Amino acid sequence: MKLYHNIASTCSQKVRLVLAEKNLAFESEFLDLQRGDQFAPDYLKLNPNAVVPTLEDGGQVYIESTLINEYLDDAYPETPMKPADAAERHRMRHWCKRIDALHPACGVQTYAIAVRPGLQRRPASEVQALVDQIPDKTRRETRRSVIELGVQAPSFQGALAEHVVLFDALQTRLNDHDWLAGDSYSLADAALLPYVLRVEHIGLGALVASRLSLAAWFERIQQKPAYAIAVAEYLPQALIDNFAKAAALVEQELADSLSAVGQ
Ligand SMILES: N[C@@H](CCC(=O)N[C@@H](CS)C(=O)NCC(=O)O)C(=O)O
Repeated sequence: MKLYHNIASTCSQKVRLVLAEKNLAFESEFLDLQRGDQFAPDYLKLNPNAVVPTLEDGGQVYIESTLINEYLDDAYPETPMKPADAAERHRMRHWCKRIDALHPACGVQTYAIAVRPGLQRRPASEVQALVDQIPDKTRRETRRSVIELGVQAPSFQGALAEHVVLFDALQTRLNDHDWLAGDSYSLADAALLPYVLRVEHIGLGALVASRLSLAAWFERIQQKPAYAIAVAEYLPQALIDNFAKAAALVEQELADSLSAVGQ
């Protein structure tokens, strides 16, 4: 099994969490997304969307993190991560779908707050050339605007509002359940973790701290051995510090934006 991934990417973390939970060994190929490794012609043959992760297994190529995780759970059913009950399985997939829908908003926030300062230190033409290669037009133009305008980009406030709506729904579920789908940890919990962690890393931790049941879930999931193996051990402290430093540069703007969405 070979995983093409990135140390900090949410979708990569989500797949690594499932690989770790199932104790599956894999060969690692890291892509540097700021260098543009995702646009290399050989990689585009595997993943025409120019994103990570991509999984190769048994001579087949799998893309789309949620579908990769479903594949892993089907192909390697030991330590199942889908509930047995059909209604709970639907609930699990419903959360996964909602989390997937949040992904672009997470990208907007991450780039506007945490990635932008590093990109601004590079020649504008180089950054432009990187953005120009994003195959999807909406994603490309949003990325361009966020790099140019940061937290003032038109998409930023909407991205925050999307987080509020989903985090409210999660809080309601977790008020009287430990896990998102059924009685135990599932693919839905693995899918969510990276997005909660990300808001913590980019100065938006208030979104979690103000929701006690979500915060308790976050604590709970970090106790799992798979969290250390798949997420924590990949993240260099320097990267976490850089994200925090970048968030500090826009601390007042973030406070104002949070307050505008009632946080
Ligand atoms: N729907 C895709 C989204 C994958 C995605 O957007 N990956 C990001 C990292 S989390 C990426 O590779 N971005 C590269 C880029 O923006 O150029 C999935 O779930 O696999």
